[in-house]
Amino acid sequence: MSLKPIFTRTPGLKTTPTSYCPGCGHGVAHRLMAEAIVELGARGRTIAVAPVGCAVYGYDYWNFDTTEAAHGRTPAVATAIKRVLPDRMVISYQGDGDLASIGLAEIMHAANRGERITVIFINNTNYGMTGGQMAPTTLAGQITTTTPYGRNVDETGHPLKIAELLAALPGVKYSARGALHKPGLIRKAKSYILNALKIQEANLGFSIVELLSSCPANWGLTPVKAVEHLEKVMTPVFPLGVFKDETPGQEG
Ligand SMILES: Cc1ncc(C[n+]2csc(CCOP(=O)(O)OP(=O)(O)O)c2C)c(N)n1
Repeated sequence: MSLKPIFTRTPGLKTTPTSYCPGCGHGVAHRLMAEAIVELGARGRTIAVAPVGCAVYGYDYWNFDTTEAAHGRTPAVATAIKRVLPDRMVISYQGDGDLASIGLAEIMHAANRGERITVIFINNTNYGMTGGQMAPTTLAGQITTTTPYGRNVDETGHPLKIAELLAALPGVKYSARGALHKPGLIRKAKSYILNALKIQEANLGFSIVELLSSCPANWGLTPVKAVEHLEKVMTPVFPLGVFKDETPGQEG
């Protein structure tokens, strides 16, 4: 009897063992991105740009061209690459401290200019790599190393809803928010990434997929409790879905 494989590791990933913390969503996001690129036949012409933060390890895992940028600056580097090499699939992969804090101006202007790049945005509600400081996405009342009494929104503002904000800009042709804590949602997240990359393939404009991700090490939770937190506490603040899809034929 010949056995049929039911799962094959995507060639879009190297065989490097993961260094991410147990329960972290980055590895799942890396895989979805790699699978989507391979499915679109784009592995040989993809250039990913990753900044500092846990995203910086992307080059260890992705089996396609990857380069680095300073904190928050991947949209600028990705813009340059795409303008010089317009036939490449250019992906900016960023954390929330990176994209929504130090790099907020970069992302806003790249999106507003309608750059033909795709952004994968990992929202884990804190600065993960540096030990769990408050990010613009930190939830009201959330305890972080810089908000030991919980985030006070009167002092530090409300969690920034990037997918909704960017959807309001005319240069943005696709904006969606998915999550990485359940198999069904992971499949959905991959479909969002595929849609976003197809927007770039069609040269339509800027596309972004925000992905809610666990950060058990910095949330002070076990991976299982972190999944519950993501589902019950984080998702109501950051609703999942497609906020803009201007693929011809399905504007919404
Ligand atoms: C210009 C600059 N400022 C600050 C730092 C320190 N730093 C490294 S990673 C990081 C936080 C990244 O957090 P986030 O973007 O949320 O990504 P995560 O690690 O949570 O995935 C910071 C502040 C740096 N490397 N460069």
